[in-house]
Amino acid sequence: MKKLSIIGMPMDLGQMRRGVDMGPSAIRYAGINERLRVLFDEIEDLGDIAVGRPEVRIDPNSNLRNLELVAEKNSLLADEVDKIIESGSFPLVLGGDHSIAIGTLAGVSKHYKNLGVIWYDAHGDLNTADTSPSGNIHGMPLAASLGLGHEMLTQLGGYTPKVKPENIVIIGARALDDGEKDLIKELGIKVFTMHEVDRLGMATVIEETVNYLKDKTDGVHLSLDLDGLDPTDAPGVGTPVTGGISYRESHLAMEMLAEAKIITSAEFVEVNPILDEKNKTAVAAVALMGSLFGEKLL
Ligand code: 6HN
Ligand code: MN
Ligand code: MN
Ligand code: MN
Repeated sequence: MKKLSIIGMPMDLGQMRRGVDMGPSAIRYAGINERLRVLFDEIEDLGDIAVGRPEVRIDPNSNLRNLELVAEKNSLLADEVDKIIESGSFPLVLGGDHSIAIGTLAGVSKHYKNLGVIWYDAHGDLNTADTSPSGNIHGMPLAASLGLGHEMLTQLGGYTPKVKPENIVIIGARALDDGEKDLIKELGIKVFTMHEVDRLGMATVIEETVNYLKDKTDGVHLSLDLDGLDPTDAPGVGTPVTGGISYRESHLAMEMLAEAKIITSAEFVEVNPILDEKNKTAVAAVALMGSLFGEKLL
């Protein structure tokens, strides 16, 4: 029995641009239910986590902007994701800015001894308050999940770390901050930057990713930031970076992950319909979900 549970996380507190809180609506409007229904025995949409949209922001000049709210709302998401996995269903989280990965991983990782994480993103999201150039928590979730940073983030769910450095693969990186580069080298994190994507091709990148993770992990979470794609294919994101992964390469990546049968949870984040062109980015997200869950062209 293959069951999918969709949960929306309309969070925009991890960065400065409004609109990414409407990501879950945009993705639903792009036809997620119709597209995925045929790929599962059962599919349920649990609606959105109650994030609210407080107009009064705490600590506007903080290097951990909206820390308390980001932590509080993420713990609601963690509980929901935990329940979904306990019910035997596949959790699919719709963002929301990428700070929501802190909550998703807090809910997912307690169910695995050696969770693998594929971070599909232009960025490393490996900053802490000490290295962040922006103070935006959406640039910190992978660090927090490794146990680095403020304890309100690292201790979410009551345990740390959620993932070990050797169980992470970053794909699509092309905008890494200095502190992130240092950390990647120090921890030996596996990264396929755009250089490797260009040089090896996506097929080899995914083959190597699967080989790297499959024997040492007991589950693999896919955290897909739509800004991993090139802005021509996914313009509706808050922090676009040119020279990204194409729509076709992304489909191939999702198809190969489907074939490998390693993905046990997923989130699609940073869709911002206010910045988008006719919901193109949400439509791309839904199409990629189709491939990830086994949709075939023929
Ligand atoms: N994302 N590295 C930059 C920062 O502010 O820390 C950008 C982070 C972007 C985060 O896209 O999820
Ligand atoms: Mn549990
Ligand atoms: Mn990201
Ligand atoms: Mn990003």
